[in-house]
Amino acid sequence: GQAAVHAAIDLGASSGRVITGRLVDGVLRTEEVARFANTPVTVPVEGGERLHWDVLSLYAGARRGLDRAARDHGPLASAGIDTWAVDYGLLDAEGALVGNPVHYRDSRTEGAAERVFAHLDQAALYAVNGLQVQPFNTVFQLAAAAGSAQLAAARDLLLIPDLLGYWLTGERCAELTNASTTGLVDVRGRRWARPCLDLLEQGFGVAAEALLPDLVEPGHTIGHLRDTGTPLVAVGSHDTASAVVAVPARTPRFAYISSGTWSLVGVELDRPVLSEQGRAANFTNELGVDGTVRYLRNVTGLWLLQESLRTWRDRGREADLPDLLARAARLPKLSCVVDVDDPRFAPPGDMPARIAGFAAETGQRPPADEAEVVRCVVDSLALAYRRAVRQAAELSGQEAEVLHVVGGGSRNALLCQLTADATGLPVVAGPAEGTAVGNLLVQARAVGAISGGLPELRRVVADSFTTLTYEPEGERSPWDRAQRLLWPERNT
Ligand code: ADP
Ligand code: LRH
Repeated sequence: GQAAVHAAIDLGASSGRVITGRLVDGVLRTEEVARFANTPVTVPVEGGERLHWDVLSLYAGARRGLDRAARDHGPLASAGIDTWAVDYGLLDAEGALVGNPVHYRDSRTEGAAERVFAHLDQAALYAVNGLQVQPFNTVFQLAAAAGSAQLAAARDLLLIPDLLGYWLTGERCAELTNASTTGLVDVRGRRWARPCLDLLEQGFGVAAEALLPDLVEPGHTIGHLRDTGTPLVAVGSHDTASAVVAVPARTPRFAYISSGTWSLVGVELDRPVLSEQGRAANFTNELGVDGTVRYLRNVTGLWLLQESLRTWRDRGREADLPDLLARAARLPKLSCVVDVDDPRFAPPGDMPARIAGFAAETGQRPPADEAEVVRCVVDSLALAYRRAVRQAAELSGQEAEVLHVVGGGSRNALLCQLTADATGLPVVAGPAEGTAVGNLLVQARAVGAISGGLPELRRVVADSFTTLTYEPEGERSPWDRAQRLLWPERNT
């Protein structure tokens, strides 16, 4: 008979898509049935403005995708949802959305982490949640929102994939991999962390325990779609968790970059590393599928290119990414580098101007045109990857012999080659829709269409998608010099 059809709803920070998958003789055949923009919206509030996700349009896009999948393929065997991490919607006593979810790049979190650390110091918090400090971790967002009318009206807090799942099925839960990015999960016990709940309750008057639903592991059936009865399966609902499932590694000695709006750079472990060195290097322990831990650092990723292109287009200039990358590839390497994780690059805005500012402050000649900006960004990303890959190995004791790149950034050949050159590791690029692939495989396993652990799922990925391999070329010394320019304190 016909192979069962599964549907992945995958919402990234730059776009959403619905992708179907069928397993035929151990090969996953995927098809994109819908793609829609994810365009944040700024609106005024008292004393300023607020950056929101347009969550209703994302829900509508997901719904249309599911309808289209069912129309093309007949009844679906399962569906699963993943999105970016940390953000949430609030529901009132009637289950109605209270306000529009706030974007993690909104400025309301300024200073919130410091206020949290006044109650529970940074090292004590890390010992419980194992999470790198990002100003937008949910725990800091909740501290920032403390005292607001919306929080006072809220009865439930649902992370974005769980919110969409609630709208589709009527069931409320918190999928664990994404919950681990909140800062409220005990990374060893894989449950809500008492000290973090108490911190919000006692320090900020936020009734976190009452707001948070029960945790579920990937593979759990959340409920059934209200209209068709299709089971909605909890997948790695954190997009990065699903992306790492889809790394087509043939060896356990691999490092990965989940490359999209962010670049998540690290290794997979079977238990967290909670060392002081790891905390100081801002390495995070996110929970993964099948009891794994993603030990990684968030590196500012293609966001820098996305915002540069937006800036140029807003000024009426033509800006085509493949064309600019081709021009950038002909420019000399490493003539200007920036620390992509400098906080000035985090909010939306004029990236070319911020890059020029960084260059001037560090005694470098700023990029003179669009192609030079693009060259600067890709060189700087490769440099940041080199540092993160080396630190991941050093801090975890797990050396990699190959570096896998999944996500949209795996389509960037210049960046992949430079990443190989900078790290000295062969880079295997693809699949570009790794997140949706990981989402599909976990669903398929949950409904019995496939079996096995992560190595078996990864073999299916390797057998289903072509990848490109980039071998390291050129001297390593220019990378060493560039690294010393940006981070003089360390040589690794
Ligand atoms: P997210 O899930 O965070 O929205 P994606 O994984 O979809 O991100 O990656 C989007 C990025 O991938 C784009 O911003 C772009 O930089 C890169 N990308 C996509 N297609 C190409 C391409 N053909 N060439 C170069 N880069 C590409
Ligand atoms: C990538 C991602 C990343 C988080 C960020 C907020 O899309 O989920 O893993 O840190 O968004």
